Amino acid sequence: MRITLALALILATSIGGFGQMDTTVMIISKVDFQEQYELHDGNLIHLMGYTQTLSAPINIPAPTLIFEEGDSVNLNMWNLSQGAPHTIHLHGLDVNQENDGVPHLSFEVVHDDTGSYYFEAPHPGTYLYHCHVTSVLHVQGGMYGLLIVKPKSDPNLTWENGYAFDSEHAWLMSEVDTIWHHDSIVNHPHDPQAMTHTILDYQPQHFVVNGKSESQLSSQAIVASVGEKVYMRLANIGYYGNRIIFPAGMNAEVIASDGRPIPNPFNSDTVEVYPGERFGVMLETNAEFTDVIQVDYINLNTQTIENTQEVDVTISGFIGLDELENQDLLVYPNPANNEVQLPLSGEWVTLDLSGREIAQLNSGSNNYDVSGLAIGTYILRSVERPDMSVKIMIQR
Ligand SMILES: [Cu+2]
Repeated sequence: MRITLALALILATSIGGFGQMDTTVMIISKVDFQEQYELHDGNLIHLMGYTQTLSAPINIPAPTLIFEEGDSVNLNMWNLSQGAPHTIHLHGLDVNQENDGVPHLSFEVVHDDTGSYYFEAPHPGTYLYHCHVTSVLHVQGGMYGLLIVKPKSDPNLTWENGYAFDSEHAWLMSEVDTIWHHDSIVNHPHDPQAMTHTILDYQPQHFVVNGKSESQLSSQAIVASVGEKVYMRLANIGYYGNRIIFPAGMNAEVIASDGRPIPNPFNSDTVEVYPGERFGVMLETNAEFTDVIQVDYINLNTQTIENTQEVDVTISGFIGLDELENQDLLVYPNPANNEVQLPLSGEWVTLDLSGREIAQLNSGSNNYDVSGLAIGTYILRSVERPDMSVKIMIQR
């Protein structure tokens, strides 16, 4: 399949008919000839992966692709890997066979060639994309990423008329066996047409969340405020099972599975995600704490936990009382009666002292009408600057 290079280089977005977007995304498949991807212990490995620009380094996972429901998407791939052919398999998406990236049913793209996948972004949800050529090797090489479909109306909704959230995190779990990265994947080019491939036993030394492990996981830490709704998209593209254990105080509720709403959402601090699966979990915390989210990696042959990673969670209340003392000048008057001046214009969320959301205040200036608030003490948190909270008293 040969398409002119010019087509592959189109990286443009234009408005189609009926409010739907025609979106064109460019994916380049590449391979590292120099070891460049750094693991937590400082070791560097080769990757075979997808990037969106020529100059971008290959990363695991590959860039997350985000579309809106109903978008007409052209996913163009340019193979610059100098070796094996590649595809893009859209895992979990309802696409037709021709665009599914399974080599024998669809098409594969050889070195220096281009190919184009077309689909209409289906149900809002969390999906995966990965290469389907000699998948065991190419996926381990790094040819995988998340694909997220958002509802048209609001990016902070799980789906149309679904759950609203204040922030979201997507975690793609996998493993790295450095031996494969030094031997099988890059140094010994394999014949993708062969029916069998001799590869070493898979014995990963690195168990990763978004390509990070151990101390590197500080980059994935979750920081939220009391009362904030945090949506977690969990996905597994490794060969181990994952058991994710949330602190009890996060009130984890499983609401989506494999790109669909769960008919009967349920509360569970523990969520198991097997290879290829995705889950949507809503978290809401009503107290301040610091803790960790635990990620177990289960060897599916032995059913034993082979590794555990921990990701920090910090749920901050509003700012400490000491700091609040110094904020008298930011809120005037305080105590307030019917009107108050705040340090920022825009939207403020009004919370009671246990972190429950009472109301939203909105103003184009710094003056806010608080006549609707009952007598009492409240915390106001700026929507634009969630780190900025002030305490106000209402007296009449
Ligand atoms: Cu591939």
